[in-house]
Amino acid sequence: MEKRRSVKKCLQLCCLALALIGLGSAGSLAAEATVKFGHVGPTFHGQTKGVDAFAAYVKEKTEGRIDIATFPGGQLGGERSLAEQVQSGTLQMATISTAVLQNFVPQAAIMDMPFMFPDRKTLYKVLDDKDVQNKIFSYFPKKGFMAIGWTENEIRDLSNNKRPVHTPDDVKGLKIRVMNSPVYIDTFKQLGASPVGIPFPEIYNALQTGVIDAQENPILTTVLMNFTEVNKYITKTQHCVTECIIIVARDYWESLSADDQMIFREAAKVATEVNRNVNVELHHKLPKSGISIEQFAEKNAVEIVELTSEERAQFREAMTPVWNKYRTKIGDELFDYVLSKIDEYK
Ligand code: EAX
Repeated sequence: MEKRRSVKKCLQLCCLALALIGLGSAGSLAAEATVKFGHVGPTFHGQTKGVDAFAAYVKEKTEGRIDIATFPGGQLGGERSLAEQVQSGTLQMATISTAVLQNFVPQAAIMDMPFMFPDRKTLYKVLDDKDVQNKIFSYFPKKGFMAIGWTENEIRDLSNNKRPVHTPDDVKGLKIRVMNSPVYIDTFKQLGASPVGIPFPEIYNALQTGVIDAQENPILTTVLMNFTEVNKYITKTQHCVTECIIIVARDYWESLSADDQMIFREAAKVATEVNRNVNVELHHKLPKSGISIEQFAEKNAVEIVELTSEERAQFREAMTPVWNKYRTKIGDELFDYVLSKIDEYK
């Protein structure tokens, strides 16, 4: 038996070798076999670790047949560009915020309603609900993407170089970078700021050169990206969640066997889990220094503002016109469905 197997293996290898010679270049075959997975998460960030765990899982389960190269930090472009590359099939995989994906799949905006999710626990219960996933992901294939799971850049906060922000009034007049995302532009216009859509990899420069005064990202990302060198006020507004969806180019997805597709789906769950856990750890223990975010802020003269529940309510109240506008775009059914799920789990 053992012997037969090794003979078979030998034959397979010979065939492969012949095929390679036939193709003329082994290098080009190897390059074609390499799958690329891009995103904008910073090095050390949970999303980066999650995506790397995805690749490691797939490699292990396919015994090296599928080798995914990961590209964090916007190395393959900002999120909009990544989505275009996956849509056209030149890139096989990416994980991209729903904020940017809504330019391609408008229903994705449901995840970006400001002040909609009360806390992390409720958010995760909603996201992990199979029905919720099936429903939200069902809008993607028509647009050329397979959606197979979540990664995240946590819940967003606001940083700026002008003043401590406590109320919606304090946001007025700030030139703020937001994602290239309709709902974010509407949200900050509604607050009286001047939002401008800039790709993630360009934020630091825009802050440093004074093109903008402010940006909004989860406090951990703000610290990891060194935005605190140019923004000394951070408010824990926790205004929007940044859920990213792992998308696969449709042609590539369809070229995978059913077993491999299953492995990808399992890998997506691993990515979600690693992403969340690493982020929680990082809040207490930043890379290199090993200190907490609070200690870091103190050391670097960064003021962190926590909103009182009254102040948070003022923000939530101010967002009503944005919710109304997007309810029309997203449709009552999906909008109310997600609201009901939040209610169920909170
Ligand atoms: O994937 O661009 C941003 O500010 C986001 O936090 C990032 O794209 C998350």
